Amino acid sequence: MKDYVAEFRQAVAAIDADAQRVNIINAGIMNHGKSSLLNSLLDKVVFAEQDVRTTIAVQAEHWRDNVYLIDTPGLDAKSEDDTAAYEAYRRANVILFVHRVDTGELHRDEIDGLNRIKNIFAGGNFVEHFCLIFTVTDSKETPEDLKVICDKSLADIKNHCGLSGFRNFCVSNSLYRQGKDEHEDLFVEDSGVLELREYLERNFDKWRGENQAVRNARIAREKDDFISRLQRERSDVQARIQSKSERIRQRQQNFLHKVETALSQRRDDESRYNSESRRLDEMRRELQNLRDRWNRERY
Ligand SMILES: Nc1nc2c(ncn2[C@@H]2O[C@H](COP(=O)(O)OP(=O)(O)OP(=O)(O)O)[C@@H](O)[C@H]2O)c(=O)[nH]1
Ligand SMILES: [Mg+2]
Repeated sequence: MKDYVAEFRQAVAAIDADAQRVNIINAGIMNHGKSSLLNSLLDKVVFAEQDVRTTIAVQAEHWRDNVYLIDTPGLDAKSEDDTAAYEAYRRANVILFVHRVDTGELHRDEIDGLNRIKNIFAGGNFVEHFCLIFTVTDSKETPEDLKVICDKSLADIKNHCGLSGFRNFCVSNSLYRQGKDEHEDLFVEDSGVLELREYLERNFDKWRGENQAVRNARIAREKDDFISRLQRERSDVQARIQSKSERIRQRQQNFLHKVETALSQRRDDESRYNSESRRLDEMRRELQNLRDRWNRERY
């Protein structure tokens, strides 16, 4: 049997370590620019970015004084990497949910993912710890085109996740990088990266201040998870014992049936033997009578 106590202690130690820092974690579907966004915030390419599924493991990078940017694999219903991503979201002080606007408004799987993230968030008041980031905004010809996608996405999130009043940002990583490379301040300004970075920086202290409450909530949740796992294991063991007892009872019954059949067979054999013995005695007596008669009458 697993050492649940050791496992629980390990989980608490990890939660305690997280309580000393601020975790800013990206989330969203694969290839939506999650890694690129964190690289823009860092002003260097730390996380791999490519036009195919790229990030397959959770990776953390220290950004500022005990503030970490955590890159996660893109959500994909067919992938086991999702488990690692959802594990990482539990550790978030803030979730940056990334959606690229050249795919249109948020898709069903993004809405489902967001609902799941909302439910596993331990800190309470998810809206204050969640930002929606519209990326690849450079793909839209006009601000009006962009607004249509953003408004529809926000309405869908309100209707299907019950979330509103959270911060959202429009970001172009390519415009930001171009601005940086070409020293074009206007591009950097228009990219939306500075606005997001400033918002995050303004909230560092607030999120640090909440860490003790988040820690307690996470430990309480971890405890509930362990209790449910223990209960499941107990039910499994009980079911196994019950099925074993049933097999033993069946075997006992088969054995008793065989013994009874053998006994009854023996009783039948005995009674046949007795009746045949009696018949043999009778025949012996008849033979004797016949012999006696023959002896008497032969002269
Ligand atoms: N035009 C444009 N392309 C972008 C932008 N942000 C990211 N990209 C490109 O989009 C592709 C995917 O970016 P990534 O950052 O690797 O996406 P990801 O969400 O981390 O992908 P996974 O790790 O596979 O989940 C890369 O080719 C990026 O260069 C943007 O703002 N504008
Ligand atoms: Mg990535």
